[in-house]
Amino acid sequence: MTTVTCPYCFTRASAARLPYRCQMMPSGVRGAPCGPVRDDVWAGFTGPAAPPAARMRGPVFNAPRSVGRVLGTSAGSVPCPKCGVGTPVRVCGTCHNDLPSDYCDQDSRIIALVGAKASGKSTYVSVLVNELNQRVGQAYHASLAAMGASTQRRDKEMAEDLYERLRLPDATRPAALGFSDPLLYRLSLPRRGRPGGGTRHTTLVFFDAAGEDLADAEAMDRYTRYLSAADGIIMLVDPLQLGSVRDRLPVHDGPPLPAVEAPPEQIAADLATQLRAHGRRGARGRVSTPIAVAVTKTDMLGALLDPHSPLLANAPHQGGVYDDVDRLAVHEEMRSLLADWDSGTLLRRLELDFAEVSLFGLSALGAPPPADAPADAPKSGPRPVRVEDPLLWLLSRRGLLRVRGAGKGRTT
Ligand SMILES: Nc1nc2c(ncn2[C@@H]2O[C@H](COP(=O)(O)OP(=O)(O)OP(=O)(O)O)[C@@H](O)[C@H]2O)c(=O)[nH]1
Ligand SMILES: [Mg+2]
Ligand SMILES: [Zn+2]
Ligand SMILES: [Zn+2]
Repeated sequence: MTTVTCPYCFTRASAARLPYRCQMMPSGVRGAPCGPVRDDVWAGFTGPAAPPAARMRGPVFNAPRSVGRVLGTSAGSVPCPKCGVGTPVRVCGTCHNDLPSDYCDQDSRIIALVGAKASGKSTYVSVLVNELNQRVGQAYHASLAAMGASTQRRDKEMAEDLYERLRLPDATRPAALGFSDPLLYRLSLPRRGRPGGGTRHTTLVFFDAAGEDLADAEAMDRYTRYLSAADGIIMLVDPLQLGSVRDRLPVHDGPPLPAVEAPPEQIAADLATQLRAHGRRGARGRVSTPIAVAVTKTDMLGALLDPHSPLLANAPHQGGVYDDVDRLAVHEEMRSLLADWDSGTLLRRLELDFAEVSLFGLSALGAPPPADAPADAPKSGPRPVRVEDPLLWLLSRRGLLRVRGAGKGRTT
């Protein structure tokens, strides 16, 4: 029996039991077609941001039990008990959000993205999606497709802004101003890492919240449900938030340094507290969810990095195999940099709180925004470095990628 985690409210439910929504097709077979009814469940979840007209939606109904059992998943459509017209649209029983058409058919992996305000989350997601579709997708014979109209629309807008108009994303709206939709993608990878052996589809759910939501208890509630449903966490750390990095940067002509937010070790500790309280407590009280901690904006660190630093070039991805030796080199490099920058406070906190931690360093833009236009991407467009590493590590942890391990160059 397939279990589905709603990407909006993160409730888990059996795919066979998910309700349907009538599409109100005018070609009603039993006389009058259905009209819209007020969906208070959906409106209650979406909050005051939902305009009254949007609350009027196709009626939601449960399929007769026998139908659910026969169909198993979302395949096929089920007739509406009122108008008799079949509908394939499944909705979450708890929040009444419509699920994209093939969401219920495949395994989903929820990847939570966290980071202080302006740590680079929105820029990162846009660039990551683009890289997975191009360079990285090519190396792994993978493809990534946006699922559902809302992700497709947002992807298109983000790509036009960043890659055509060279505009950086605006600050993300905090949850208090209305709920932002999760980003849903279908990642297709060759089974056993090789083309020709069939394809495995995995749903990836990203949720790009506003940085301030992490600091707000009420907003944190939805965030927490998302975090506790996550199969892996990517935490972005802005190096420009670390006092000693700020002091050591050469007087540069880039945009002004960002305002100082909650320190990353505080965010990590709060995150762990929330996750433990929601059943993610593993051995020795450490959180069992793997966490990839990535220092962003590495393009700003030029002067602080060795010219041979592994942080300066992308991972090889040779033969569509994830190179764990390369990951360890990056982890060690980041460990020694952090030891120097913050006496290792962040890593110590992480190792106390999480059972599985790996450090990464990335730059979504590859260069600082131009000094005279801080809201723009560099003139040459984004030239990302190592943006894919945290996600690939989390996928490899789940057995979705072939891995070249540290033990005698083994590939599994
Ligand atoms: N140098 C450099 N700056 C970056 C990079 N990515 C983002 N920035 C800067 O960081 C700022 C914030 O980036 P966002 O992606 O909006 O950050 P966010 O975490 O989504 O911020 P909130 O939505 O407010 O929480 C951008 O406007 C850029 O100035 C990068 O790769 N390199
Ligand atoms: Mg943002
Ligand atoms: Zn839901
Ligand atoms: Zn109907």
